[in-house]
Amino acid sequence: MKFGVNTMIWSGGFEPDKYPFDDLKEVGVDGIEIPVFVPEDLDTAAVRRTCEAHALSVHFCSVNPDGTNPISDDAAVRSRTVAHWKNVIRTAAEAGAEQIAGPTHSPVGYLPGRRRNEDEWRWGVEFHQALHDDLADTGITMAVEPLNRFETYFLNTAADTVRFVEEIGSDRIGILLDTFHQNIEDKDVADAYRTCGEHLMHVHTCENDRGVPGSGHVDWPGVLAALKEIGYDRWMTIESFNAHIPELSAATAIWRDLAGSMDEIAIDGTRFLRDLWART
Ligand code: LER
Ligand code: MN
Repeated sequence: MKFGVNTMIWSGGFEPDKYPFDDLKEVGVDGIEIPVFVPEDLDTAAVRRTCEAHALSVHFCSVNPDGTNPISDDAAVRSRTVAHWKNVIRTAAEAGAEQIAGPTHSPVGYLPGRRRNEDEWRWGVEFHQALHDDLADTGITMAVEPLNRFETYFLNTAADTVRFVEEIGSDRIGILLDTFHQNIEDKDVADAYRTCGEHLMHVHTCENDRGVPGSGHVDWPGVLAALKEIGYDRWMTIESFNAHIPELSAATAIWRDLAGSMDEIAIDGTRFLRDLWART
């Protein structure tokens, strides 16, 4: 298992001066997941340099920015969205990232007030299929993340996401399951991971309140046992969002401090997960 931390714990861009590298290395963090919203703005050479200097792997997490939507009923918006994600893939390759993960299927917070329809499902499948060749050419994988009902109407449960990636049918595209979202949407979080099985490509380890993993009511022993059972051996990355950065706090609905400090989420959380994994 590889242990990671998402740098949105500290900032909304790539700002290595804010990351406590020595402490991260000391508790056994293997890699960082960085948010990439505007690929043109990322200094990919700096990402490579920084990660090499600290012997850390790098992953991207991303969302559909304003003006893009893979499931829009406007074909021009859909093709603009494919072009945007191809650019994200190219940028990930330049930065040395192994994987891109996130709610690739629809914009976070896009809630039209009804269920998804069959056209949207098909457009979502076709959108991901259109990225397959670029992923295969660059050797990058993409992990599709269902979100809770307050952030999307399109994909909420593990079972739906399995059906979605099976229809996409690409060996480069799998599932990212986040304990925070599945704690809201699935009957049993550990079972949700079992449901993903071989499609699971990434895990976000978030406590039920996005605080320090191990400090809340997520069934960590059950989740880690399920991951062992399905033979999952990829990344387990702690995700949380800095409550002191207004844009991050607003986008993720965090209105209070979730821990004594943001570092605690990464450091104490990694220590907890590593110990528990060793005992599972
Ligand atoms: C992203 O990984 C996530 O979990 C969302 O809730 C935020 O967009
Ligand atoms: Mn997540």
